Amino acid sequence: MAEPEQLVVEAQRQAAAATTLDELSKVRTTVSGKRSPLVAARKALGGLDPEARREAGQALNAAKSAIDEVLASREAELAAAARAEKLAAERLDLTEVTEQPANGHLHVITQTWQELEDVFVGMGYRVAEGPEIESEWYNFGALNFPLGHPARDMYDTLYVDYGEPGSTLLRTHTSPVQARVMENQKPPIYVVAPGRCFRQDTADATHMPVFHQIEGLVVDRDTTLGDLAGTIEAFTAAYFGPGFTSRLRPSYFPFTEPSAEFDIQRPDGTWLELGGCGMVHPNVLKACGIDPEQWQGFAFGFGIDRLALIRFGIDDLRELWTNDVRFLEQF
Ligand code: FA5
Repeated sequence: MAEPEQLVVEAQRQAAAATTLDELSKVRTTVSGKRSPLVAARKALGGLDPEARREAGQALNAAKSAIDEVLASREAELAAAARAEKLAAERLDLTEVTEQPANGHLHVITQTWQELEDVFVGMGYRVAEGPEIESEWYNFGALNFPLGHPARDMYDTLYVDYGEPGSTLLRTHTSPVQARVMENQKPPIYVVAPGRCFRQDTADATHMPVFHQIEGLVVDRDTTLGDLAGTIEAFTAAYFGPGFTSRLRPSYFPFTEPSAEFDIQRPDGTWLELGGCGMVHPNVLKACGIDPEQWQGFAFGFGIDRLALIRFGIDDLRELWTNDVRFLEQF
């Protein structure tokens, strides 16, 4: 017959080993159920003489109480653990998102486009737009490119098979918007026109067949070249911040006189041609119904994609079009 103390020790061992309430319920059957050594020991009491039976009976009762206590305390422990586990499993942590879902963002060119609009709107300009498929008249004719004039060859134009041959094209610059605005609006005019342009240019680090420009047009009384230079300077400071410098180089465009090219110096010291500008040619004002004796204007057109290169320190325009997310998500 097992010693009562041994029964208690064995019950303690098994209860401690039980890790769930189910396991503990089996332990209860083993250590205090009908077929347990405890119950067997009780049954065996009958064979003892009265004195020994009393003593052994008391010892077994004490053992029984001790075992019940062991089981009850282990049950409380396991029930508390089970409750805590359930709470943890059902807990929704709304403050800690461990895996951030990937958020998309605007493309570098769109960001640049919008920032440019903001800068010019801040300077009092309004935003205008025109069609990407344009007539020969607005892209060239109204802009003082005479028919057959070699200046038209400055642009490798993509013509659209529509109407008379050569009459419809993909605009090679945003300058046709100048003519459209002047036809429809009385001066004073202060507008910028961002948009997509197309040329048969071979893709390289600074050229793409599809690219973006932002056109600026001011028509007012007594507008001078000084106003143009000041505007470009103010724009450079507002957009790039200090540390960037710009320069104007004499150039030629049929629709401006005088004309200049506008370059900006990158932080590495190299210059990049950004656009053209000049005083609106009197022939252009006349073609659009504005009296050049009363009104003067200046215009400029910059490459938005090239602005983005400088602004974000990217060295190849083609990177903007490969749509490699690992590249784009840096900006
Ligand atoms: C023009 O397109 C004139 N319309 C600019 C202008 C406007 C002059 C108003 C005077 C008054 P140009 O061909 O230089 O000029 O192009 C202007 C800018 O567009 C270039 O400096 C460059 O930044 C950008 N650009 C031109 N071609 C491409 C191309 N293939 N890829 C990317 N950017 C280009």
